Amino acid sequence: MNNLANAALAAALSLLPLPGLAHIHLQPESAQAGQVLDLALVVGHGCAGASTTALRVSLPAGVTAEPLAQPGWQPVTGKGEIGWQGGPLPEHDKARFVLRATLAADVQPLVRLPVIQTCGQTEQRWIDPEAGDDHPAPALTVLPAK
Ligand SMILES: [Cu+2]
Repeated sequence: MNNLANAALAAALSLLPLPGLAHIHLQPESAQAGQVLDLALVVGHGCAGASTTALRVSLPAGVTAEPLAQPGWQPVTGKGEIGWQGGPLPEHDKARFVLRATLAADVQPLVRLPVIQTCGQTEQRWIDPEAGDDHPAPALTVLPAK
């Protein structure tokens, strides 16, 4: 593509509402109750000008999880919380942090995994309850077990 076409495409894309894409979200975004699955926490950017140095994920009722190995990062496990520390992940870089999650058979149909993103001395709290909020907690839709 030539530069003009690139510029036009970039301009068109910037007009699209893409809530959540640049934040922290989960892949996949849905799962089944009772399932064991690998969930990627997709980190779209650092905290306002600073590189990411740690991530902490709160585990709600009905969800247990362990952090999988991530090169350059130390997995951290605690009571009701998992995460990674290390990096740093440069502010504008995107990365996936994978956790192996086990969903209880009676887990809620919408599970939120609040994340605290630490960037050196600052932090960004991804804990808002609604998808349209400024800093929504990553969410997982849970379908009934087959
Ligand atoms: Cu964002």
